[in-house]
Amino acid sequence: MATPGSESIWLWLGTAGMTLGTLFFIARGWGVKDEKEQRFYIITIFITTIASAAYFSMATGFGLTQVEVGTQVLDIYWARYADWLFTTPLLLLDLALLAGANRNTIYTLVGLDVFMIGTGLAGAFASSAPARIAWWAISTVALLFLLYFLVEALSEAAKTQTESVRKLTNTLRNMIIVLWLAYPVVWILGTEGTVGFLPLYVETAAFMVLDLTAKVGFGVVLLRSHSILEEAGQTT
Ligand code: RET
Repeated sequence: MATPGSESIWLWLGTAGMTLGTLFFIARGWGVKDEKEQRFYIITIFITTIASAAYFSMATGFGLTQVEVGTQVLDIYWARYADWLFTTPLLLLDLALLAGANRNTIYTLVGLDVFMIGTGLAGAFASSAPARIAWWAISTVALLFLLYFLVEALSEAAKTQTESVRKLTNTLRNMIIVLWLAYPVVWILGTEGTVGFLPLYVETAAFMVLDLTAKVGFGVVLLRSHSILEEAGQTT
């Protein structure tokens, strides 16, 4: 088993941040009685719980492996993909339920998302540099389709919602667009892209900040108002 290097500081910080986020959401959601509102708490608490386990696995070295690409040996944190495979669909579900999106919209978003993470994982394990870049490109195309669909379908769904729900939907959607687009950039510039423009230490810090903002930051914004969540649309 490979052992984490100096980047482990960021992985421990990520573990702590995700755990604190989880405890905060549990404490905040404790007295919530409204069923619709409870759904958002349940989903969001699972998101940070999964992430804190994933970060713990990376900090302790279990979530780390090595992949040979030509003469290079890359340290690959596979646990990221396990985390993202479950948590990114849950983030989309949070937002889709808020917007009152229908099932077809949810299935499309989740399908594209799972495809994006799956092809990203293939890229992380591919043993030739051109194959890694090809997988990255496929995954990035899926992300672009996903974001396009997010804007189209969610704006449509949110039209039937109250003003405050619509505003919150737009804020969270914009957070997703900005934050999620940064992931392929960090990946290709980081060690995974084999060019190593960003050393593992910097890459790990960047992913940690992105993950905390995209999960805990997203959750704080979503769960800020009890009344808005009670107004949120019911899916069919
Ligand atoms: C990968 C591989 C390269 C291409 C693309 C990727 C996209 C990853 C994304 C991850 C989002 C993660 C979130 C985590 C929250 O904590 C897999 C890096 C497009 C968008 C939001």
